[in-house]
Amino acid sequence: MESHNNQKKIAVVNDFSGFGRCSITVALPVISAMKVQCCPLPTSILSNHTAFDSFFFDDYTSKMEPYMAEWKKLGLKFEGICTGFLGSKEQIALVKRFLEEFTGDETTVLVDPVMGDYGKPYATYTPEMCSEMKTLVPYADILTPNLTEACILTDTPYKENWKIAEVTELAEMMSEMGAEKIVVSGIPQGSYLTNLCYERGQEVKLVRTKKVGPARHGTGDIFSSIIAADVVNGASLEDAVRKAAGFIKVCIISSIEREIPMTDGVCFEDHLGKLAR
Ligand code: PXL
Repeated sequence: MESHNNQKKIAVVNDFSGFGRCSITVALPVISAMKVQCCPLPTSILSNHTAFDSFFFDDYTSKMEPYMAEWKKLGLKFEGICTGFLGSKEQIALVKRFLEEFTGDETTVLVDPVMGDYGKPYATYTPEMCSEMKTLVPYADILTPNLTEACILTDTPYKENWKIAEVTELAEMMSEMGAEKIVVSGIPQGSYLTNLCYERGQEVKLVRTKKVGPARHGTGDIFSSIIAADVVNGASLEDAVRKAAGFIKVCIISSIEREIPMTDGVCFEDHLGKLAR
């Protein structure tokens, strides 16, 4: 029988940035390549992301409610919901409403607590917003902070060098805040980058990749999109993290070869076909 729900779908609550390869413009191709239908709910519209010196930014908070209402009328059901960059403090309450209304028994909720990187919050993130982001943690089946975001969520001072035991403590704190599974991404360890997968009562799993160049913008969004689609397709979290980290590595290598500026995200287009296999 015909239905809007005959194919797996992931709702992506994130910004639309026209240039810079992040958020929705990354989630759409990546999730689609992995054969899952991607349905974006924009949180803001930007000409380009906020790491450029200048950008146009239009907060979408006031439009989200009628947008969500139409999806309700359509009876849409999602196997996955991913939240990412949010446009305002007020918007966080709407995102929670969206999660409450659209999370079913079969839905995996991935909360990417997008707030900052390299120890600093992004340009549009106020301290109030960062504080409010903590209230999204209990909704997460999977929470994917980088080290900066893990520190903000746990009120821990940021520093450059981390021991795995210290990151495990941060993950424990986020677990106590209500996240089911936690992946702390991009932990520098010599010439390697480690992703730490934490699940209450289980041994911590480490996914290591050789560092091929400095971190680039938008890679966190590729990371969360691959994890969400892979888990929705039945993969374990550890396998999904391994796939995401490996994919990002080859994209960074291409971006270095093509001399892509650090701001411009990674040229994932060169490798998208690999995700379809
Ligand atoms: O990739 C994180 C991100 C997402 N969306 C916007 C951003 C950033 C990081 O700078 O500015 C608009």
